[in-house]
Amino acid sequence: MSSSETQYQTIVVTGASGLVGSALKEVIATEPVDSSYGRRTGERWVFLRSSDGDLRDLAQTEAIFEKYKPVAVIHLAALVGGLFNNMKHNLTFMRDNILINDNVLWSAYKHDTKKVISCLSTCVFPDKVEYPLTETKIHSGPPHSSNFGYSHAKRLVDVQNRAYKDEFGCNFTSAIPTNVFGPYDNFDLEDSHVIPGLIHKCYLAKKNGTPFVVSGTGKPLRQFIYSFDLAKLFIWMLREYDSVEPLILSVGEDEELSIKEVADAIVKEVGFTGEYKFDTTKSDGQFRKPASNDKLQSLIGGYKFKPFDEALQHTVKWFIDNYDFARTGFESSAAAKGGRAQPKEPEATAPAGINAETTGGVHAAA
Ligand code: NAP
Ligand code: GFB
Repeated sequence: MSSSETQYQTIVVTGASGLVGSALKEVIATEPVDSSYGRRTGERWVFLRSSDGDLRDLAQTEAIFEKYKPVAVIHLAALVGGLFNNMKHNLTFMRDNILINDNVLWSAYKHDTKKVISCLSTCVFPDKVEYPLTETKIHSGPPHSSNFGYSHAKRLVDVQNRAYKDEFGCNFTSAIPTNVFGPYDNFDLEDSHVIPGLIHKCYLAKKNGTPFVVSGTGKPLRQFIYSFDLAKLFIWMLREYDSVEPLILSVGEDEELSIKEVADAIVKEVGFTGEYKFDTTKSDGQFRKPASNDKLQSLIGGYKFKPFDEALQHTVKWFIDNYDFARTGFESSAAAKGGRAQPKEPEATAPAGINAETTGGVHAAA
């Protein structure tokens, strides 16, 4: 999309109160206007959360598109969870995400949105396939059984994007990130992803003098991407990437870490010195899913990811500093103290003729 097309036009981010959306909001708030990852002059960014409209409902979704008439949408909203949440709720993960994605893409088409970038996940790939995973392998076999509901719903977005392009010429595409972590994550003890779950468990083990228990054997391998790197890559895709073909957003395939290496790094960051063990009665999930970032790096020209240890250090510090306001699964205590932790609001610098309420990237409800 050229800058002239986006001037004085609205970019909507769905799911902006989550892990990735909060990072995107913070990047837009802090990067200089008209810089590589900044807002462009006159652009209006609208950051939506579920209370702005339930995207499982077509009428509510259409009302959002009617209100903001976005030229582009970064579509992050989804029912999201770690391995154990997915295993318990495959149907709900499939159904909610199919509804959300179908409503968003249909409303975008009906309201002439010029570009939509949806978010998949490397779990969409087949479990049994030649590694590394590359963009062409999504539909080459069934996904891992632990999260088949979510994976099929997300795979379908790629099919939908191609069908919208074929029938209506739409510029809808998708990004495929690996496991994401960072500030504003969901740190629930049972339902979250491994990094936020283990940070919270280790923090409580230190505080209460109890053992730190890691689920599974610690042997599975994962690639992790810091939410602020992912946010910048979404902004780059918005500006530069106009193909229906999905794009893997990942660190290099040589940067897999075992769950034990991750747990060790968390123990070090939290400063935990007590008993530390593995509960091998719990599932390991998929053993590995190494993804290649060759396509990304060749297009962007060598993106430098924040080193894992530095990103983890920042995330652990954020969690400890914001414990009362983070998504810990104990939200009633956050609500009593004034609500959930939020990124800084982008400055509202209204270009002439544009509603200051949302200009410059403030939250829709602000
Ligand atoms: P998250 O922290 O759980 O946030 C999810 C966001 O979606 C929240 O803003 C939530 O709004 C919104 N949402 C959920 N259901 C909704 C509904 N029915 N209507 C409207 N909004 C709804 O998730 P995330 O980790 O940032 O994930 C962002 C995207 O990245 C998702 O598409 C996810 O599939 C993908 N992804 C995530 C990971 C990961 O490791 N986290 C890995 C690969 C891909 P409220 O909070 O206001 O309810
Ligand atoms: O982040 P995670 O849940 O997601 O990581 P996946 C699961 C791995 O970490 C398994 C181990 O090997 C678990 O045994 N693990 C150890 C833990 N302790 C914990 C813990 O306290 N919590 C969690 N969650 N895991 C998810 C998919 O897969 O990744 C989603 O289910 C999505 O669909 C997401 O694609 C990115 O990488 O296994």
